[in-house]
Amino acid sequence: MFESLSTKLQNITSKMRGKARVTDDDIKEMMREIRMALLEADVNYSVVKEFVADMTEKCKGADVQGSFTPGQQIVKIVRESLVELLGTGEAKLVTDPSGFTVIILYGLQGAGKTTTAVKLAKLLKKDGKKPMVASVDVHRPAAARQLEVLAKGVGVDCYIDPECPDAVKIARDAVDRAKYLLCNYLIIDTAGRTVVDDEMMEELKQINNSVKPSEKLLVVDAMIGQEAVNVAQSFEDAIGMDGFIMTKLDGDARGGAALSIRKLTGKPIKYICVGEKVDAIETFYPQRMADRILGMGDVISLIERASVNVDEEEARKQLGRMMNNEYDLNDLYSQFEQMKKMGSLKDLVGMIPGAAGKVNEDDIDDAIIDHNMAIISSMTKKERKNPKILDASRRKRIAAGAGVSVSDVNKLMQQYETSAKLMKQMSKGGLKLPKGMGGMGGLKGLGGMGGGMGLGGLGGGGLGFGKPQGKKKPKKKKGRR
Ligand SMILES: Nc1nc2c(ncn2[C@@H]2O[C@H](COP(=O)(O)OP(=O)(O)OP(=O)(O)O)[C@@H](O)[C@H]2O)c(=O)[nH]1
Ligand SMILES: [Mg+2]
Repeated sequence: MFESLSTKLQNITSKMRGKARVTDDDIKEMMREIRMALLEADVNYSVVKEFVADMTEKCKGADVQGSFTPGQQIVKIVRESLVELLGTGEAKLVTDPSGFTVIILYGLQGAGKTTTAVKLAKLLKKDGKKPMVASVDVHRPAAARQLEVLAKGVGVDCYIDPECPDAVKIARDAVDRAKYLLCNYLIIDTAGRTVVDDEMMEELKQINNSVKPSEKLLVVDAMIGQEAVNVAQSFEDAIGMDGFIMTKLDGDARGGAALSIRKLTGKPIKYICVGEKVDAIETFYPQRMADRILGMGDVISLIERASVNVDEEEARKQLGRMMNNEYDLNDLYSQFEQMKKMGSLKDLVGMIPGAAGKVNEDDIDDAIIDHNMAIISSMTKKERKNPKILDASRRKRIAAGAGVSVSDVNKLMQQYETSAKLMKQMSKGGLKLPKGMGGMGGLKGLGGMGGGMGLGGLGGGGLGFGKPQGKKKPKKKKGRR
């Protein structure tokens, strides 16, 4: 889904993330690339134009000067704009206060109405509701049977009347039947047409008048690309709708329609369907979709958490020291302090795209930070400033002082050296991430974070979060810093 657009936008944004300074030309260049990527993804031209203009304005107004990661700030704006484009918040399915909700699905032939009706019913059933599906397709008798078979497969009640030629009557009877069976949702599957025509609209209008659905949802096939926007507009003009369901987003559809439709009609996307199977339906979350498109995992939450909990002044000071190659164990110590403020390591690692699946949760031990801090506390001032002098006998003494094994001290030193090396590379402007961390593309641009949060140590052996080997409890840190 959105693969090609996603790859392009990720390339564009990761270039941006790495920038320590962002000029007007950088923004212009990025916007040009974003515009191309969106157009290629089949996003409607006028939507692209407005989107890019709006984003450019926001980037110019952004306080990139004062931010310690300007590139990241810009990427955040791109992401927020994308969320705005896709719609803010989750568009919940409306529930009628009476306790009985009628949902009607319409759309062109083959859009996926019948399949979606059953997917939706299954979703509601899973949620503890009692749904019923009904077919009012009087034009193609096989259509009603198709719904019946699918509904049976998921154990949902189904109402059909293949003999009856009156769609409005079937809809009314379905309501009665559903109420009789004490169902709380009725999903009406309607007949499709190859093109939007007046006769179909008239029939739908009459059904709507008769059963007064709480949710009128248009089912749109993402594969039809740009045309989806016109189809949506025709339905909106003729009978109105409360939202959309986009289907077939699993195919090689470029997905541009999904990005355009909300903006042009102002109606929310409520669900997306990503396959033929009955559970291939997802509630549509604009934020998640934007993150998927930008391949960001939960980096934004990570950044937000960092900006709330990390002392920016301290991070800035450290960044300066890193850039001057002055990074020592005192800096590492304060990074551990900052990390502790941000919460559990498990949570943090889970938010780093690419890291989540690669790190075994059992290997992450929050106590490691305390151990590491104890180790550094056991060092002399001179040792912390100049880690090079830490020979075997000093390490032995430190291990004993911190109540850990010498190998724990060695591990910490390895982590420090890896971080120091990363800082050095960063100060030269080019940072190649360790294999498998490619998804972190942002580390470079995360500058202050990479250091400020001690993520620099991520490159270290086994991510440096492994459990310490020392058996004894670490002593409380002494105020030697
Ligand atoms: N790959 C994929 N196929 C889908 C999806 N949704 C529906 N389909 C397939 O699209 C075809 C048409 O789906 P239907 O549910 O019959 O479409 P419809 O809108 O009811 O069609 P008519 O009743 O003829 O108007 C079927 O082969 C479905 O399996 C989806 O999200 N992904
Ligand atoms: Mg159908």
